[in-house]
Amino acid sequence: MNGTLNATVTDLTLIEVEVDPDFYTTPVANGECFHIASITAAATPPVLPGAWLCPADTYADGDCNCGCGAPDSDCIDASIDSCDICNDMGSCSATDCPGTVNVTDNAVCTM
Ligand SMILES: [Ca+2]
Repeated sequence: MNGTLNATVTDLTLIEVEVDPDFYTTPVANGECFHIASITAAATPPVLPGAWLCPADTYADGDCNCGCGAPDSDCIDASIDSCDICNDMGSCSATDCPGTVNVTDNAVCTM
């Protein structure tokens, strides 16, 4: 994620609908409504660890990148089993997972 997100929604009314098996919606006659007068949301990108060696846009992108010199916040834990990608540019592993990524510290390699 690059940049920041700042969003504001005003005067939003959600209506009660029925959802069929194909996910088409039909408003419910005299159904419930929910009104939001105003809501704001703000998000900023995650801070890239100084030791990160893989492309910056692979950190916190939804895939667990391993061997990148620092833990990826996408990884469930530090084990090799949580890795999705082990051979990004900059990774210490040149091959697909598990490659040479350390089995208990997936930020680094065994060799
Ligand atoms: Ca990632």
